[in-house]
Order: sequence, then C-alpha cells, then structure tokens
Amino acid sequence: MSNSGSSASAFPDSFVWGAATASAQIEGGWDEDGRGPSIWDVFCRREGAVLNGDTTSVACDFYHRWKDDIALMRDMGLQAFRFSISWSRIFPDGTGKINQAGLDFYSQLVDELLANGIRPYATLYHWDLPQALQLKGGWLNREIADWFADYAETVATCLGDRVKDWITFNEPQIFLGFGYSDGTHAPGLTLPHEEMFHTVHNVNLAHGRATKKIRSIVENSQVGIAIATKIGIPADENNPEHVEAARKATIHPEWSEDHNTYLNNAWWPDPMIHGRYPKELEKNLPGFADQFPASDMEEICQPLDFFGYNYYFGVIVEPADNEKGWQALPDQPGEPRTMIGWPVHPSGLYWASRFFYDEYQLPLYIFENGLSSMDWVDTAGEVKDHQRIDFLTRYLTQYHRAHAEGVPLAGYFHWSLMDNFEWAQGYRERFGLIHVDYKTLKRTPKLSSQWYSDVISSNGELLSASRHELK
Ligand code: GBH
Repeated sequence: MSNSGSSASAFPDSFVWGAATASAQIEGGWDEDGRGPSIWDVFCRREGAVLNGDTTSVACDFYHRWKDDIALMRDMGLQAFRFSISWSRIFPDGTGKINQAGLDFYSQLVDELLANGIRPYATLYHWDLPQALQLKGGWLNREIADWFADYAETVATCLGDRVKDWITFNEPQIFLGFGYSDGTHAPGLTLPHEEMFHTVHNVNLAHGRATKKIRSIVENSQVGIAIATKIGIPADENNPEHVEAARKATIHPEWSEDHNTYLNNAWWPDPMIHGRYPKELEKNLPGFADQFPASDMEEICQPLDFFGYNYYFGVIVEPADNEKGWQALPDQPGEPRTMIGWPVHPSGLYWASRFFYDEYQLPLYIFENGLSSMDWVDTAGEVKDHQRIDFLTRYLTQYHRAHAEGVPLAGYFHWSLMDNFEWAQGYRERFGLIHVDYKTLKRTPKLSSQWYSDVISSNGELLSASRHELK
C-alpha cells in the first residue's frame, strides 16, 4: 500500500494519525512527587459522585508505565500522541511555586515520544483544575486568566523547544456545563446563567492570554482548541433545506434554562476566532458583556492555527417552523448504540467538518472520536473488538468525504489510546485501542489497534477496501 495522498482514497500527505488521552484519566500518582490535588481528586471522594466510588488515584498508572506505553504506541505505528498536562503537578497550589518534578515528568515523556518518532500534542487543560484554585473561586474568578497564562508560560518555556502543537482547552462546554451548571462533574456546582457566563468569559480570556504567551515563546508553534460538539445532521442530506437546518443547529446557540445552554459550539470559538459573542448572549442577558473592559475581546481573539473538535454523535434534524428553524428527530427504535448508550452517527463527522470549515476557515483536527464497547480479554487472551473497527471505518469514511470535497483536514486522534477513567462513569466504559486490566494494570492491545496501525500505514486507503456500502 502506498503512503501517498495523491490516491483518491487516501487522506492528505500531511495528515497526522494519533490517539488521545488526558492526565486525570490515565496518570494516577495523584499525590506523588509534590503534586497537589485537583478538583477531580476531591470530587471522586464525594459520596455518590462517581460510579462505584472509583477514583483517579491509580487510574492506568501511566505516571509509572509511560515508557512501556510509548513502546506500545510505537508498535502501533502512531504518528502522534495527544496528552494533557496536570496543572497541579506543575503548580501544586495552582500559582506561585513551581514543582520541578512535575515539569521533569512531562519533559521526559516528550523526549521519549520524540525518540520513538511520535509527535507530542499537549493540551493545557483537560478538566483537572488545581483544588487550591477552586478554593479561590476557580473559573468564576477573573484572576484565573492570569493564573492560566502563567501556567502556560511555564510549561511552554520548558517544553516549547520540542512540543510545537498546543491545545489550550479541551471541551469548555463540558467542564463548565457539567462541572459548574449541571453539577455532575467536578467541582459539582449548579450556578445560574448570570454566574455561568463569567466562567465562559474567563475561559475565553484565559485562552487568549495563554495563546499569546505560547506564540511568543514557542518557535513555529501551532495553537488551537478542542471543543466538544453538538452537531446537527440533516435527516435528508439530499435536501438543501435540511442541510441548512443542520447548519443552524451546529453553529447557532440555543438557549435553555439548564446546562444544555453550554453544549453550544459557539460560546468559545466565536469570541476566539470572530472576536465577538453570539448575539444570543445580549438577547438573553442584556448588558452582560458590557461589564468587561473592551480590550478583553482583543485579548481573546488571537490568531489560531487550527480548529480542533471532538465528535462522538450528533442530533438528526429537519427544518421546523419555530424560532430556531429546526427540530430534532426522535430516537429510532432499536438504533445502534454503544456501551455508554450513545447512538452511532458517522455522517456527523462529514457535516461537522463542512460546517466548521465554512464558519471558521481553519484547518481541522478531530482530537477525539471513538466508542466505549463491550471489550474483555477472551479465552485466547485477545480482545476482538470488531465493533470498534466497524464504527471507526464508518466514521473515518465520512471524514474522508470532507477531504474529498476540499475541506482541509490536518489530522485525526482516536479516543482513546487505552481504556481509562471515564469521569463520573468511573472505570466502567472502555474507549481504548488498548485494554487495561485495572487489577493488574496489564495492557492488552485490542484487535482494533492492529487494524488502526494498517489504516495509518496506508494513510487511510485501507478504509475504501471495505466491502460494505458505508453511510
Ligand atoms: C469527551 O467528552 C472527553 O473529552 C473525554 O475526556 C472523555 O473521556 C470522552 O469524551 C468520552 O466520553 O449531541 O448534544 O447530545 C465527551 C462529552 C459527549 C459531549 C457527547 C457532547 C454529545 C452532545 N461529549 N455529547 S449532543
């Protein structure tokens, strides 16, 4: 198989194939070598907060097993590894004194990745806020924009000679919507919209200030975000009105009384990229944005190199005669669902790529995509996860469709490299290409990791060899 992008069925030559993880979900070593606690370390000790009372204390023990795990990545032929940095490993108190052992951990990790030919993609914030900062108000406190910028500066200064690809935030929709509004994620707050929009704004400001620092410190940096997504998928894709309804559902904020307000895709990228809040903010909280200095928006809106998004499933929509112009179709009886209960919607990857590129005009990365499936080690000692292979074949085929139509795609990261701590779901869900036995911490690469390795080495051409008509 050739590795050339010139073939119609391959991805672009420069396309990057990787897998993603996050510090709190894999590292463990929660109180080792000077690390301070994060809001998730605290939250998972609260009764009833996390399924089974599972904790972040050991997780996959990546903190000790990273060398062996990098060897598995190399065997899989991974070109890139997306990991996140634990803020409280670097600053146990969130600000002030640096914990050198924390920086050393990530520095060695990066060296080992590069020695194995794997490009590091660093996420600065994947939800594990230092608990010390939560005690000062966390994302409600405007000072957090500076705390975050200082943290970004410290990490970029240490790793920036080797790490070029930076993601400021992973899914503000979720860590604010679920953490500060709905209360099912750490720190478990249920704030009203008037307070919530301070957290929205503070994340945006923190992003802007951190981006400016990274760009000034790291030579040839590539900086962007990874947003969560609520994607509208046209019920009838041959009908242009359905397509426009789906576009509206994807791009325009919907206002509701609860945390669903924060699932919208626009609250963060609109200010970051367009330099303005969606008009729904003024409509629903009149005068809210006027309380901030006008210079905030200039700080928030920094040049970005890519638009990254995570996609698992979407909402099937059709046009409707209501204010927003669309409505969601009800679930279909017996439709395919993954272990966590999410439906299977491959074409959302195509539509999301088109809608986001039309709107933001930046090269796209999928920073997360995958499924939790019913995986266990069988009597032969193998994990035969055929459903993961089928799921990914369908999703990647739709992603390729966007490339074939000229949408610039920069890369794809599978969620996740290995089974890990699935937040409030504890260890029940298995999203990995590699199986983890949490008793022994033994790793078993699943069948899908061999398959993914072939996808990577053929730059995606393997996908078109599938015998089924995929939709
Ligand atoms: C991600 O969250 C996290 O970044 C990651 O840490 C986590 O382990 C992984 O996914 C798996 O859960 O179409 O309106 O119904 C994903 C959270 C789930 C948010 C799907 C958006 C669909 C919204 N996302 N959800 S909607």
